[in-house]
Amino acid sequence: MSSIAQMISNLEDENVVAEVQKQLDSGVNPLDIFKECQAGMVEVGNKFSCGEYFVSDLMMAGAIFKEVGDLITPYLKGQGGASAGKVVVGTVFGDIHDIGKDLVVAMLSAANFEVIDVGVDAKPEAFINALKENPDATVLGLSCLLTTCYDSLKETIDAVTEAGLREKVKIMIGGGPVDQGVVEYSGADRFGRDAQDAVTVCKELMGS
Ligand code: B12
Repeated sequence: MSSIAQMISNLEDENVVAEVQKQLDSGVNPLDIFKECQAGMVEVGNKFSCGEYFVSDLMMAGAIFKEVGDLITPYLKGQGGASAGKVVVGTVFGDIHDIGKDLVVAMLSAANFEVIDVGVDAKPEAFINALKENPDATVLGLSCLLTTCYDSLKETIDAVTEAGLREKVKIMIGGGPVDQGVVEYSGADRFGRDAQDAVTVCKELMGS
């Protein structure tokens, strides 16, 4: 594990911030730094799974990652220019994880997509309302980190279909355990592994 990943997995708040700032100052690609941080978060999850860490530690890790996000996001800012298209994004109901979703929003925005963020624990109606209020949105991005929320993904996509909107939006999903099997189960079109992949998948779904 890299030093940043190790520091995150040990919840060394101040050391993480100092190291991230040092790497940014020396020109390290912010996306590479994010990948290291994500590896650290996976290790935090592993420590939680085996009983070494508690929910309070997950919260601490979340707070550390948010600080890292605040440091790195300005380095991701796009160059401006024409909109690449409009995307509605949110975390499905039952799930309050927002760090990965926020990173996806930041990366899409940096790539000039206009992003409507409906937040976390978002009911199907929240996505449907956002799609109706933004008829030019052609991609819907759903984040889901909990295996127990796969049904929320499916119910959200079913609701989009019932609202008559499925023909006009492509749906990408993502979040820790999401894979092709979840795409098939939920009725989505594609999944993305990380925030960079979200941009690639979004461009492909928009045919750009
Ligand atoms: C921090 C954290 C929390 C924090 C979240 C803080 C916050 N503001 O988000 C808090 C403390 C709130 C929390 C709570 C819980 N958590 Co939690 N949490 C985590 C942890 C450690 C890190 C998640 C994270 O932020 N990762 C960093 C980000 C950058 O990565 P990411 O989220 O995966 O996102 C990237 C990609 O997945 C992708 N992506 C994400 N969304 C999308 C969307 C689209 C469209 C695309 C294309 C891509 C994409 O791009 C992102 C950026 O690269 C994970 C461990 C892990 N392995 O993920 C556990 C984890 C997700 N949590 C877990 C659990 C069990 C819980 C709780 C149930 C614990 C409890 N008993 O209360 C609750 C559930 C609360 C709820 N109802 O949602 C489990 C889930 C297990 C499972 N099988 O479902 C994990 C895996 C830990 C573990 N190993 O057991 N958690």
